[in-house]
Amino acid sequence: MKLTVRPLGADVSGIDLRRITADQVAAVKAAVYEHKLLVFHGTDLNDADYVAMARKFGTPQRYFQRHYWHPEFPEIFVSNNVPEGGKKLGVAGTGRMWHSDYQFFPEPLPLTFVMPKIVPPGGARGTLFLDMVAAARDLPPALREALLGTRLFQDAVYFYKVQPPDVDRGIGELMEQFHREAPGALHPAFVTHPVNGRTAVYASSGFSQRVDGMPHERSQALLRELFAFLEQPARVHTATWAPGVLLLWDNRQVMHRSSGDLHGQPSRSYRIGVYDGLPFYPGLPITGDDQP
Ligand code: 7UC
Ligand code: FE
Repeated sequence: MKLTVRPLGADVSGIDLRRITADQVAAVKAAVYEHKLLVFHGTDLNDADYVAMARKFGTPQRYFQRHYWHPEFPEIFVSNNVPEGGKKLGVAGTGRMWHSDYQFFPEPLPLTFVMPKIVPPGGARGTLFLDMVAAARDLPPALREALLGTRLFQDAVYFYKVQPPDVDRGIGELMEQFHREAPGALHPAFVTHPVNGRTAVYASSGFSQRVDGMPHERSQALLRELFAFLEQPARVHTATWAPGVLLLWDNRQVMHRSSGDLHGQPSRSYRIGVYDGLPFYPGLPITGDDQP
């Protein structure tokens, strides 16, 4: 395996993912914990190969909402705006907000693979990343002090994608239904990495709704200031999609967002989330390994 290090992340070459060995899996995991984001090139995995490969890294997740599922492989979360055989497949326009996957669940998702399947022409489609370890290091002291020891409430209800059966139902009822399955979760504003001990800011403008126990106005002002710091254009790194690219990132150390499908251009990607058998941060129970 060869790594070419970028300002955030590393390009990987010299691995045949279809025949990846246990030693190579260990090396790739060590590399993703070290570099936060890995970009593989020239991959050629069919859907069954992809799921089998992901299984070697841990327990693949089944997303809590079935309308994201690939019809044959529930472990594949389908982000897609192109009909398949005349039918809707997956969900369009996912992940356009800054977030970390499953940040709004008691046990967030440690590792995410994303494989672009249909890449809009023009090279402008990609996944954007923020280095949250660098953010913790660079955070202005006043912001750090205000956030130290706090927990943030994480919720994704505002990103619920309305589905055909939801027609004629009230927004309040849809929100209640979403919250029955995903009520949101409290997590520390700073998380410690279980492998390398690094500290990362664990906050995103997509999901982090408020600072627990803080008066509303102060909480909103503090989060606004935090997001303005985190999302400065100079802190944003882009992983550009291309055929054969496969991304793997560590949700404990980066936030990400989709660049969005440009002007409705065709776009499709297959995600597989993986529980890696380690607590998301020390002290948090591991339950993801019990996935069906
Ligand atoms: O449709 C989406 O943008 C999905 C988002 C609300 N959640 C992805 C995740 O795993 O956190
Ligand atoms: Fe995501």
